Amino acid sequence: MTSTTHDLLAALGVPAAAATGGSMTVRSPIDGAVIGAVHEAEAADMAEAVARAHAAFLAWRNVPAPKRGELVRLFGEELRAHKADLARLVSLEAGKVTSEGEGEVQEMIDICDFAVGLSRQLHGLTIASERPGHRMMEQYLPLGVVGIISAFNFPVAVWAWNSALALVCGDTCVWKPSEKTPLTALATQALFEKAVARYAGAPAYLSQVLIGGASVGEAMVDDPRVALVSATGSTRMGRAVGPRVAARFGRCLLELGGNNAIIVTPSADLDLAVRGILFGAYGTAGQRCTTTRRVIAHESIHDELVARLDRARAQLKIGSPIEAGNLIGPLIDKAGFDAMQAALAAAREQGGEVSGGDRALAQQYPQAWYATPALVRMPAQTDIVKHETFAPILYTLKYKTLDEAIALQNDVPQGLSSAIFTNDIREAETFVSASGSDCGIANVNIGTSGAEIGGAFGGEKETGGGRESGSDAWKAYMRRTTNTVNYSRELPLAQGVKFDV
Ligand code: UN1
Repeated sequence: MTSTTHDLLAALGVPAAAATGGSMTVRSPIDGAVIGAVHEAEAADMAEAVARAHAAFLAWRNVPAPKRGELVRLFGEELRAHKADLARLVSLEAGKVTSEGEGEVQEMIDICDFAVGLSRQLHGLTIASERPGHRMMEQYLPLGVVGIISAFNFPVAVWAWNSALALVCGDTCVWKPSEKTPLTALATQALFEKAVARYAGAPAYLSQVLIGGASVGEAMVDDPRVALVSATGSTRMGRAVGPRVAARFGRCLLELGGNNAIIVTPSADLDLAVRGILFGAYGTAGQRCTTTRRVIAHESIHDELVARLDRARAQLKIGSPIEAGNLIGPLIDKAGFDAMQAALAAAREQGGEVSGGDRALAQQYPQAWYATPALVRMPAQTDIVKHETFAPILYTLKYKTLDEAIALQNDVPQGLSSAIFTNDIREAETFVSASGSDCGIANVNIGTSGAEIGGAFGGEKETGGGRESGSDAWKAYMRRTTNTVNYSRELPLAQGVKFDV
């Protein structure tokens, strides 16, 4: 373990023994150096963890929601106090540039604040009854154990979106983080434990983390005591998880692949569009589920826009994410780089003209995988363009009519995020209308990535249909009961039915 990682883990409260001497080696994508060796759980450990979580749930569900919110408030305080250290660890383990690592921890803080407010607003409706002296109401009640599967690219924020809501909703959590980012998970758990230690009367095991491989995830997915499985990752993972949870009639919240496009119309402010597209396409080295992978530009501005993007792309500073000034960090690993190269080769075969996309900094970091951002001028939306490659690749396409642009935007299997840059109100409103973008997120004059936590986050089609984070996404973490209360001295049946002897 490097001394930096060691110091960070110590500052965050992770005992050194938890991150050393285990069988799962952790490498930093920055330079390929080993930064830890964590202990792996087995499937049987998951069963025990779920049993503990379930026992904790039986107590936690009876704690008043605003009191549950108090624990999340304390956790938010720990995150504020340790923001820089946790962000740094995110940079070391996931390769994010400093401001993005900090942004990720900020998302955790924001969702904690949101959840604290929410803890006083877990409301159902009251509904007019057709019967005299009767009242109908609905309640949202705690659901149970929530299993969280998270991906490497947002190693801690996505867990927080789920757990902050789950905890105020009266649920308990079991977390299986990505095998690529176990250290940030251990650190997050340690911060959570600090909050628990400051909270009087918290049951043990409100939230647990289990580091492990597929068998550990499968044990969670198949366990009937896990009421909700919230899984973020590839469509392939979702295809494995969804049907298994459905087979036991469990609840699933899937947040899977994206293939997000930005339409740029003739009236667009091109300065804004260029900035929005650059961050969307190349921020986080193209490894966000909300990454902009396609630009669909009107033929009248296409060449100018693409030329500007190509020039700006070539100027983005690539390098160690913890050195100031760099904007493009490494890909997570060699497999990520190989997938990028395979996609670029396919794009060339399918008529694409590729700029960039080569390996970068190989001399300086022979064990790490940096790439120059790629821009690919495509003659049409071919197969490879419809495929999600988690890498800094931007495909550009031309359109003539807005209908054609929207049809292209929607003609991919994924449906997460989308945007239009336009100053024409008809175009903007059409894009966000029923016949516009088919995605869960449809933006006007901002890019596809970097969503705020206040809105519901997720998408349609192969993106999986789940909604996390803000708005009323909390409802997925609770069970709804409908209660009809008779305060009269009669027992009238609904629908006028007579049943008297
Ligand atoms: C993800 O990539 O899994 O909207 C989540 C965004 C971030 C979250 C991305 N707030 O880009």
